[in-house]
Amino acid sequence: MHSSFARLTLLTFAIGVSSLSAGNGTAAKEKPRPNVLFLAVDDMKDWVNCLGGYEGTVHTPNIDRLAKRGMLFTNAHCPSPKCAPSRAAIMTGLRPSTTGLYDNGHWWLPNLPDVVTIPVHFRNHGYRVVGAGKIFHHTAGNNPPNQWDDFFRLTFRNDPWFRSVKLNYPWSKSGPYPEGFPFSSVKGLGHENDWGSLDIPDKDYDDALSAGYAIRFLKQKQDRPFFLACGIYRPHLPWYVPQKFFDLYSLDEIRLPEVRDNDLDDVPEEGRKLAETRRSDLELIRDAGHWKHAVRAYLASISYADEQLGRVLDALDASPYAANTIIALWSDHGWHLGEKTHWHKSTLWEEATRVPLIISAPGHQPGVCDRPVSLLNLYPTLSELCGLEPIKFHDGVSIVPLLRDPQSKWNRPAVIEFRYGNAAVRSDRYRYIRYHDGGEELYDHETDPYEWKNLAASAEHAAIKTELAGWISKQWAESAPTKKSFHFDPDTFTWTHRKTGKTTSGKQR
Ligand SMILES: [Ca+2]
Ligand SMILES: [Ca+2]
Repeated sequence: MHSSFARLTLLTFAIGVSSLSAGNGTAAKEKPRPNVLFLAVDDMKDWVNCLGGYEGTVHTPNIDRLAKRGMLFTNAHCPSPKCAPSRAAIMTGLRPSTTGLYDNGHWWLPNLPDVVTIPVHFRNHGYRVVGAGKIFHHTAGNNPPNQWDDFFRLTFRNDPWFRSVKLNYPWSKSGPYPEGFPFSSVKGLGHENDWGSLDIPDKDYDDALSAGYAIRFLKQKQDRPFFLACGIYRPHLPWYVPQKFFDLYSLDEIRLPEVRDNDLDDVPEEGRKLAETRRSDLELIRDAGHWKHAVRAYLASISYADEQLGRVLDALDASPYAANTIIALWSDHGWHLGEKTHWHKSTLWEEATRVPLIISAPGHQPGVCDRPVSLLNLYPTLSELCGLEPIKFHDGVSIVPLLRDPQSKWNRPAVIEFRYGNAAVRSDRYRYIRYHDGGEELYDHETDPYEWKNLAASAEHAAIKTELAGWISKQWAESAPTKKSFHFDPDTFTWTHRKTGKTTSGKQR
């Protein structure tokens, strides 16, 4: 039997048994369990003021104030630098190499129907679990309704890209591009890559609606502990936000990333291939003289997301739940805005993997923690903070010890995986990358924060390379079937495997 298949079969069985015995976690009845406010942002790199990733000024007053009341992790990394695999890993606590969910086309529900996700784990322990916006990847195979007691989906009704394509989802509407498209005036960019302000009221933007859902929930009386997830879609493309957020940034003050012409000369072939993917977007933008405009649009989108988070935080503080609610804020991965001549995500370098992570928990002091941590750790951490039964199978570890003492000993690096066989390992000081064909990179962040000088061939670093390589998965699950393998019926939320005829339903509630 294929070893990774055997591992996953064992895991599925064990989780199935575990979920049957769950639901008896009422021992701590006299002390109410804390609520969880689970805040996600999309494609937000370390360009928030409190992390200092952007060398100019970025306006993120709400993330900054959350950082002051919680633990700010300054060396946090995504499990995978792309939406669906990162979110699937965060929500299941399992690495892509365990589940085979490596890319956006891999749908977890029809492939792993028995895995217990974070909201289901909390629901099994008596929590009301609700959410809005983008928590799982938003497509139907990645965010089925049976995961939540209630969920407010992104409507995309005002995004021209989504209006212009026919999507097979019951909640999407389609129509022609609006007049004036593309608003960025950069011709030839893919339709998702536009930026500008839409001629709609601020309250009609998708993220304002998602935040509004969370705010309404917090104003209601809740009769049991809750897990409230709010997933803000910006700064994911397209960068459409109200004009006032563009106005925060003067073009003259925009700082462009420093790029070295020969930077990729010492990068192995697989790394260069990742850098080259969709480089044409960067070239179109630069050739049009709009690089600064694009960077400004990304910054404006960050500030817009920050404002929506602030609205939800204000609602929490005005509610009776403020003193007994854990807040966790994370971004699913970072982004390149020209660094290493790359545009978009989907690389194993610092720009694509370093993310904001803040956890504010009652009874824990605020602080700053520089230890390397992975967002895979969110699931076991929240489970422990709320006193739930430990989850049986996961690839992360609880970082509650770091909430107690951010300086405590911590020898575990963050591991980032991207597609089959490619991984990065980020320690306190180093980043090691190994591609599926054996190509390697090693960077020393103490002397080279921009990862310009690849030290992988240096004999004096051989021991460090070996140590970091030891954290990479030894076995990699085969890629999960893609959505093309299934026929999806949006009316019944049922997937039928085209070859085997096996069906999986997401509509169990
Ligand atoms: Ca994303
Ligand atoms: Ca280089």
